Amino acid sequence: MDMSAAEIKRAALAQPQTSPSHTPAELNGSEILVRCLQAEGVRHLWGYPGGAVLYIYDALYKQESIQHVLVRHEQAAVHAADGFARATGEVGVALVTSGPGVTNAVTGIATAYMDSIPMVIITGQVPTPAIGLDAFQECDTVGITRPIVKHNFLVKDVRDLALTLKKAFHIARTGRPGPVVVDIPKDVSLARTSFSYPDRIEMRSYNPVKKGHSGQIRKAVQLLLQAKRPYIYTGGGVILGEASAELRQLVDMLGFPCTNTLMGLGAMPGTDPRFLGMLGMHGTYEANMTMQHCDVLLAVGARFDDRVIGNPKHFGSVERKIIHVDIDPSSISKRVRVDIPIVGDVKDVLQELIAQIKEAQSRPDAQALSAWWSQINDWRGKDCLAYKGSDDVIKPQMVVDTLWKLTRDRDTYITSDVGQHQMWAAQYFKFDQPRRWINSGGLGTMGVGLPYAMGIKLAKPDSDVFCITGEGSIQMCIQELSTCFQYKTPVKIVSLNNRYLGMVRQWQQLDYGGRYSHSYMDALPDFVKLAEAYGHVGILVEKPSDVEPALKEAMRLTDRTVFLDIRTDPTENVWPMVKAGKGISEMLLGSEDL
Ligand SMILES: Cc1cc2nc3c(=O)[nH]c(=O)nc-3n(C[C@H](O)[C@H](O)[C@H](O)COP(=O)(O)OP(=O)(O)OC[C@H]3O[C@@H](n4cnc5c(N)ncnc54)[C@H](O)[C@@H]3O)c2cc1C
Ligand SMILES: Cc1ncc(C[n+]2csc(CCOP(=O)(O)OP(=O)(O)O)c2C)c(N)n1
Ligand SMILES: [Mg+2]
Repeated sequence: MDMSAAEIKRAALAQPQTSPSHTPAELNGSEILVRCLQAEGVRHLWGYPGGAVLYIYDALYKQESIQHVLVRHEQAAVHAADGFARATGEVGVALVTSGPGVTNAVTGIATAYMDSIPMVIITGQVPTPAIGLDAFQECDTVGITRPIVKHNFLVKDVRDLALTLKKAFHIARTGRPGPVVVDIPKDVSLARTSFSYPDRIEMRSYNPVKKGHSGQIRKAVQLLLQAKRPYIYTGGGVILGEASAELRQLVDMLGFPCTNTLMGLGAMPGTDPRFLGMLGMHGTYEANMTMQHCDVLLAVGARFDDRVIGNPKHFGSVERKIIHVDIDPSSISKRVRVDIPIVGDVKDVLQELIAQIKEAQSRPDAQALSAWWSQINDWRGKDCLAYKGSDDVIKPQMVVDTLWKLTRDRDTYITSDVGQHQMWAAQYFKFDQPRRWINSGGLGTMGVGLPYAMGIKLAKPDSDVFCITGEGSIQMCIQELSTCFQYKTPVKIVSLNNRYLGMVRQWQQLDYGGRYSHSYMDALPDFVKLAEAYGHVGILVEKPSDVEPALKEAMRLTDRTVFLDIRTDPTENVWPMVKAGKGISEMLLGSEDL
């Protein structure tokens, strides 16, 4: 049966497609796109319209199952969808128009790519006959995004559209996740064809490994059980692979110390005594010392980032055996040479590792482990995150610590931007669950915090969503306060306002002779009035004693977006710190070490 555009009923499009469908009906490309999104279970979509995507917006208008959120800048559309993906584990979807819509989205795509976040970004393109003719709002989307996507497609024929979208979602969420761009020319979004959507897809050229090699896992078990100074170092892969339960089980079985990267926080409970805190440039003294001095390192879903191992020569200067579990073979031995590579999905591999340990005859060397723990506890004794409180000036650490204590018994999501505030959030908020700490690690993108919070609040309306930010970062996507108002996504902004691009100022203080070149934020807006202008609540906090009441007030106003402009100590620095070029155990613990 043929159907004209007018005959396509709202109800028909609203009907999610869950089983393979072979409707003979002809739909246009835009309607096919909507059907595909429905079939993938997409409920939210962040975007911004323009000429090249008007047919797509028309198809969205005619359906009800997918909520489109109109952001105020395409960068925020991608960040919001990315935040949604990080918090839920689902694929985040964004939609932008051609040309400037795409170039505005680039930062968002690169941010998701660097942290391996599953996303599908639909971009409008000029009509196929106009491609390459410098058409109005034309840009080479496939070319521009090639280095910052897991994969991208330009759909030149509407008959390829449904299958391309199936592939896009499959590629985005399987293996090492990542963003996939699907570029749809305007004529393709209008052209008609019959619609069918496959239930599953096999791609000959793309077959990510799931199960780890049993022989390699056996070797890993032997090493782990013989270790005298073992250490478990896990990263974003454990969160992405939903393997926190397995990690906890493994730590329970072995009693080994464990650390998480910035991207892995929440995989181990932040309050567990076997958790040594985050490691790396701003990691704890005990986490970094244990990394440098362990004899067997089990690295799981972590990529030995330069902010984690510091100077690679210094890291490699001691003897230790490394087992590396990662789903992406190209991650293995990329930055450090490993002894036992295990390519596979973290959940599968950890399950088999646990099963093999259960079957093994030997147990960890209790005496060696106890001596190792006593050494670690000595390092812990430094209490490297202790900070001096004050009655006069608000210490940023105190704000995060207070927020953590106030929200401990609630289901709380914390997003952050990039800078000192991000590090204090990572250090002082003890995440007990995965997917509760949402931030940009690999690209370090200022501006993500508010759109992340907005995306999460839509998916988790009953949870508290706080954005810990700085007065510099928040201004990079501040226009999204308007989106929060329109879509009633009441988030709480905790701005640690130090009047400085604090992280830059810190580096200038330590490495550039105190020459604070363009890191002071002059002429800041009145954030309270700004929040009010957008229809929200703004609260200025200037005294330490007002911090807790202000946070409580923000939590009490459940249905309002609240902007807390908290004036913090402008001179405070993030400690510990491994300076650029230094070894991971060569930490500065405070200004007295300078
Ligand atoms: C201002 C600033 C300061 C920073 N300081 C620090 C710091 O002190 N400490 C720190 O840790 N980071 C820090 N970072 C973050 C740092 O830049 C990196 O983003 C981070 O260390 C990378 O974390 P990761 O190794 O867990 O890798 P991710 O980027 O999370 O990568 C995950 C790895 O897991 C793999 N993987 C994905 N899915 C699976 C699966 N299902 N099964 C198996 N493997 C999988 C991937 O292939 C990849 O190799 C900082 C960032 C900023 C902006
Ligand atoms: C888009 C972008 N531009 C520049 C930087 C470099 N950078 C990293 S931290 C930082 C300062 C952030 O200032 P603020 O948001 O006030 O946070 P603070 O460090 O003061 O807590 C800058 C400029 C970045 N990470 N992202
Ligand atoms: Mg600042």
